[in-house]
Amino acid sequence: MWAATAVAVVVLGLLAIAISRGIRRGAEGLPPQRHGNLALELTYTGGAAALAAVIFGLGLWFQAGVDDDPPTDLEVAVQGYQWGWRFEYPGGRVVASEPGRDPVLVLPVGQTVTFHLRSDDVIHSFFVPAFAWKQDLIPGRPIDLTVTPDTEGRHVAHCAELCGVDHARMNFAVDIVSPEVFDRWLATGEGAGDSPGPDVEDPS
Ligand SMILES: [Cu+2]
Repeated sequence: MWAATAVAVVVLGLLAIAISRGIRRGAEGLPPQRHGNLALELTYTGGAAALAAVIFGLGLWFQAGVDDDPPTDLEVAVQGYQWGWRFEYPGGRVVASEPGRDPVLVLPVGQTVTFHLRSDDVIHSFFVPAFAWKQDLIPGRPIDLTVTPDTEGRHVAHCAELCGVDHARMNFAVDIVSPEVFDRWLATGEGAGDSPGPDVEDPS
């Protein structure tokens, strides 16, 4: 806001000076006329083009890294299917939708987790609003998604792609817990991940 105000003051000030001088000179008849200034026009055209090229290059450079796979602490295989979710952890622990029970994806806070997402029937979409990311699961095209949860708590999550008659029931919850609680849960299945029941309510 303040930067824009400063720019506006400079631009509008110069404009006001130009207009008032033009009005004063106009009273004395037309000022000397000139055709143009090739050097000046080349300079500001080239300058603008260079600026655009730099911004474009920075964009390319940044986007090239967006989908890079960073080193990961935990890998979870995620399968979406009509109509539920299946989460498989290292060591074989599996959490999946059951009739009347939404599954809970339990994750350790502060650790980087990579989801290996796949679907074998139709397109689903893995959507945890708290992750600020939505990833489609396209049959035949497994894809990875890496996140590092930074806040403990429970989040709601959904399938975000209309995938059939029971699409609306493809809800799940995400429990972000301390690494100690997570390790105990992974070993015993206890201490986290209590199912919220058939419909996850947003606690907020
Ligand atoms: Cu779905």
